[in-house]
Amino acid sequence: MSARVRLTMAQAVVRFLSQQRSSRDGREQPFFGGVFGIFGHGNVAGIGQALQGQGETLRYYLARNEQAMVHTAAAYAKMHNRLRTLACTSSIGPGATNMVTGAAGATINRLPVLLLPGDIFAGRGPAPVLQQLESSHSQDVSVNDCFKPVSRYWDRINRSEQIVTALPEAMRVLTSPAETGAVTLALPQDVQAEARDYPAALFEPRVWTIARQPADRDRLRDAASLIRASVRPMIVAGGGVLYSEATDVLRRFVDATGIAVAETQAGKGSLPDPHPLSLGGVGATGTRAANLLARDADLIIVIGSRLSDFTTASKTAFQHHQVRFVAINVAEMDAGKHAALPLVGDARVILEELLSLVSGYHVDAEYAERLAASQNDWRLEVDRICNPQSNPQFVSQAQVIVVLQETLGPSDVIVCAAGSLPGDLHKLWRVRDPKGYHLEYGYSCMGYEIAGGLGVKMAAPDRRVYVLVGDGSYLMMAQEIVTAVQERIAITIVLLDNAGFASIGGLSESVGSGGFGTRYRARNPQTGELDGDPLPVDLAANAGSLGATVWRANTIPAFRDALSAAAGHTGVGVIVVPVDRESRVGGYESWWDVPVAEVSDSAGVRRAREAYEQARRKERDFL
Ligand SMILES: Cc1ncc(C[n+]2csc(CCOP(=O)(O)OP(=O)(O)O)c2C)c(N)n1
Ligand SMILES: [Mg+2]
Repeated sequence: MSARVRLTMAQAVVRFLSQQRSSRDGREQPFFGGVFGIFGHGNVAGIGQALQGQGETLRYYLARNEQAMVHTAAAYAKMHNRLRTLACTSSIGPGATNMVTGAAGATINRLPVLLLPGDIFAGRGPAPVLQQLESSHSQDVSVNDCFKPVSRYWDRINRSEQIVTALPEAMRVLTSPAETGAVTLALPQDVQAEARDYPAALFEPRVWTIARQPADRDRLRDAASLIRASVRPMIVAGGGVLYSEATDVLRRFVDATGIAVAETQAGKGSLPDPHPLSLGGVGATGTRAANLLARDADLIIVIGSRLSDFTTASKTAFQHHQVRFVAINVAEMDAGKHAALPLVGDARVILEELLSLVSGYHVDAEYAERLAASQNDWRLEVDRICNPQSNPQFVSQAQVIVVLQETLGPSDVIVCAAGSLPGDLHKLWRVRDPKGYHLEYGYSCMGYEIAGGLGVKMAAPDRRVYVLVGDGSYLMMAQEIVTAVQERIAITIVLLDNAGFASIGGLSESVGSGGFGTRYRARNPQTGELDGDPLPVDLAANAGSLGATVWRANTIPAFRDALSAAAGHTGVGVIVVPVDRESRVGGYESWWDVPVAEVSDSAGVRRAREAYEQARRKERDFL
């Protein structure tokens, strides 16, 4: 009989995880950088017991909120180009369901995270247990069923031997560039503690090779013909360029062909700045230079993008009557969007192949001239937006961004997720390093920022990490500052306080609703609305109370001083900058489909509806 090891199921899971490695291009690393967790009765005696004393092989990190720890894991995975991640353990019930939002975020962003929620007793004996959701139709239901639609692999380990087949499946999905996302293994609390004789081979070191899949030859040839026939081509670079580490070949491809590159939020940094063919962000939050070229382009080469509505300006971005798409993507579903000619496989390998197939092709002189002119126009516009004289009374968000751009080093990382910052950064930030711009904009989940910053810094301890966060997001999830303090993880948080939601406030105004419900104001006894006094909230004091070192910066010079003080600080630093809610960066030749009420007593809403119907006519089907 083959060798066996007697372990509890939880001990076996932990031992297995500690032995998993990933490898790409001959570089190998442990797949799991540790386990984040919050213990409760659903995991303390199982996974909790198994993690104790494992600091050398699989370190345990105590988080403050289960949603946050999934964001941390996703950010860690993103920073590692999906070659590594963290596992997350929770109790049953609320600890588990707190992870659902994080799971959705990871899956939508195609980032591997392993979730190990505790589950109700498989043996059912003491049911209903504390925090159990009961059903009168089935006893085979628990809150962990909520993970099914947000996980790429989901399993419930009702018998301890099931992990022998479930764990390799979990790893297959986590390390699959096309399938990756949240993987959930729900672990009933009684089964976690149950012992059995596991095959020793389960715990041998395993290396998961991340394949670089080439594309189909016929389709490559057709793609090359489309490129050769195009007059106004453009590249839309998404996160896949970065995950595949295809930035070098992308640069060689555009240098050879003269085709300009616009970037999605996830793809920003694909063609690092400065480069004459870089157009910056594209779509709803894109630059005028990128959006004008997109409007008239006859061929869009999409690389590693899901083509979300922000990228396509809700399918209004591409207006050439015969526009065609070539899509390079490791996921078949994404490669087929917009009726693209699908090149399914790894971005780096496919770009190498395409490069030789289009050799000799170059865009014409008119294209190059037009490009230079639109880039010049955009530079002037950026100067205008960022000019500190434009509104001297208040600090604007754009000014803060400009100062950060001037101050930060090329390898420093900015982290952001929701609010008005992502749009402004997408337009204004010049990324000098492929991993310097970390935006979670697939789920745009308020609360990701600080938790994500933690994951980024854990993945790249040698880089300085700057978390940019609005007051709304901060109030939703600031508590991971405590986790960063606990782990001595140095991050700088730049907290932009505009007393509410500038982003959704602006959107509300644009749909005729005047910013209703988006200001942090006290209930006004006269009007009965939230338009009373400013709230006596002191976010700086709040951050300080969590263990951060805090700077208050009410002016741009004070912000500069705070940044230089923070750069020399070795703990968690928070710089609080009050910013003007009303000085927004506008949109450029773009649109975002947010339906406006079709009937209303308000003239403003009716006007907004008319404009909406007009704009929607530009939406296209690509069949
Ligand atoms: C968890 C979550 N809830 C709600 C939203 C919708 N939403 C998007 S931006 C935003 C306001 C963000 O406020 P803040 O962080 O202060 O940024 P600002 O808009 O002021 O720049 C809201 C509520 C979201 N993206 N995520
Ligand atoms: Mg705000």
